[in-house]
Amino acid sequence: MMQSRNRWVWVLLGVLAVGVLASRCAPDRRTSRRATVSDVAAAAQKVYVAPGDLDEYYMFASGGHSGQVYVYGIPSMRHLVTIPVFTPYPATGYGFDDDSKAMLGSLTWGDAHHPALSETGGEYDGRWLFINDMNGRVARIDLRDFKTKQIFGPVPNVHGNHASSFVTPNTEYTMMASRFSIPLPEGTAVEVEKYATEYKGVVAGIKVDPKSGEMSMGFQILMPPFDYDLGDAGKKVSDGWMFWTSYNTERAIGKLEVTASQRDRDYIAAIDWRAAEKAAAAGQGDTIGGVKVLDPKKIPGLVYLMPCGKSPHGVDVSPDGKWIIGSGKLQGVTTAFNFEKIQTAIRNKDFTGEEDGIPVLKYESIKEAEVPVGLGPLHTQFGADGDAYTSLFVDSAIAKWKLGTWEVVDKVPMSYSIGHLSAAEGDSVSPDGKWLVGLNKLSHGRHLSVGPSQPESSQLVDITEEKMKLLLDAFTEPEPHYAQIVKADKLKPIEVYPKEENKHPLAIWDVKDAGVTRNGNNVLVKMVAVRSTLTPTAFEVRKGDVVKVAITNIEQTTDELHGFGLLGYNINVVVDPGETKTVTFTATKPGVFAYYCTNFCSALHQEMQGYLVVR
Ligand code: K7E
Ligand code: CUA
Repeated sequence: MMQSRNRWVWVLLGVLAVGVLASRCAPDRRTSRRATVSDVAAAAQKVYVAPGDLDEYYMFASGGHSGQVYVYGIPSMRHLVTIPVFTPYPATGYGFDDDSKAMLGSLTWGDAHHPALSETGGEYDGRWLFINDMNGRVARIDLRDFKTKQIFGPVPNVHGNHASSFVTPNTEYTMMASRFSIPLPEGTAVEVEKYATEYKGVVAGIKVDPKSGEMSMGFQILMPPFDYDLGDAGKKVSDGWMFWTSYNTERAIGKLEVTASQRDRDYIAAIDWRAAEKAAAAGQGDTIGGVKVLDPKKIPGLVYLMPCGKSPHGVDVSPDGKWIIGSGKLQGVTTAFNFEKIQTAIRNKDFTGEEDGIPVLKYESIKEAEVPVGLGPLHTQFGADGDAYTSLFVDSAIAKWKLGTWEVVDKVPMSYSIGHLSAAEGDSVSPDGKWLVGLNKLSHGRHLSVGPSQPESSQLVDITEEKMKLLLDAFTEPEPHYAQIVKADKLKPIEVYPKEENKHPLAIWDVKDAGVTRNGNNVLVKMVAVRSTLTPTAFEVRKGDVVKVAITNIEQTTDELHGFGLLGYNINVVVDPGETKTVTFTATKPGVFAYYCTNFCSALHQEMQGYLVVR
């Protein structure tokens, strides 16, 4: 039995390898699947946004290990802006001024996979965007000004925060989970051979303040040493539950591609987060790494394990909350689990065993259907009218199928190797249909050659009709994992910071107030930036002084940004209209150093300059 099972694994791995090789060897140049002229004209018309016209949707795409978020317009797929999150971004001065530098802390990179728009009643409410970082962090971007406002973490005990950030239907929590189990508390060294018993995973709920969006520690739950991969919050009927996929339930070490593929099934962990919230509020749990951690062995009813095809990746809850979609990523089918049946099985104690005291539900009792979507199902998004779309990594395609009847009705090939996919409001309680974007892992042969370090491709698909239609290719910085698409009119961004809202203690609004004050060897420079002068136009300090420059951009005009680039000191700040930013440095080098406005702001932008003299 074991033998044949292993052979099956190897066959699948072989299929995977052949698939990847084939796609590498056969770049799909335009010649191979040339569309007819009328197709091209029809597709072009659908995606064409005329000069001066606006896109219908925003797409917020994760930037993977670039640590950023990229914003696109849909359907044009035009890149509108980059929101720096976990990585310095000189274009906006992010990571250079005192506040953003402090927010980044000692980390200058992040690996961001899953953006999550804040929700009210399961609908995107246009307030915030959360995004995970593998370094145990979650960030909050305010969609009023598209700026990163908080980076929470690194959260203790959560090692490799991949299964994050997923918000609950009223943004009570943004969730996280450890991809890599480790001995706890962090800082404990235990040999890898003791992985199965001494290493632990953790899933966590980060509480979100409903008014301010401020994140704080909610609850943590101790989990068996599996790799927690992706998650989705229940909604409507399943509101109050959270689902996380896991792989390596074998608790294996070494070559996981082999050792963690022994069992036919891994698990989706189903967590009653309201019960966890209650237990945490009652002060239950043991302190690990300075945080209270709930142990499901001691608090029954918190966690159940749902067997799922081996090595599952995504788990996605249908818009009505009734179906939990998950699949082994080497399988040819995806499973729709029935939330009601899960609850019945829990009530009836319909268990087949346990893992570290956590009951394992019986697959046959909770499964509703196995949908033959195709090979390598990873993620599912939803359209209007019960349509579901599953990305197929191995088949390099998207399958369209129907919730309820479970029939596969269409497939469209992707170029190449699709990972996530994102539909318009496609994981809310009321998906729009219309647009679907395939976020592919490879792009070879689809763009002008740019050398070995190639972009990834994103492809826009029209899903308004029964048959899906590929419309457009676009390319992104590495690496688009997940993205979310929100109706543009749900966002109401400001374009200048209103003067009356600027409460910065060092803000000044008149060049008369600009100047230098000294306190011991601390020097404070209050600077005004306005077309086309940085006032003061020169200032002097002594070698060794700690210099703080507070720059207020007193403009109240859209798009009038000013920069403060200081040569020789690695300083580059950009100040938006109505904003005040500070930058602090020690004047270690004597001499004369020019500073200048970095953002082209007027005909006399080039004259917007001055000198720092260090004696
Ligand atoms: Cu690339 Cu969600 Cu990190 Cu799938 S993840 S593909
Ligand atoms: Cu201010 Cu250029």
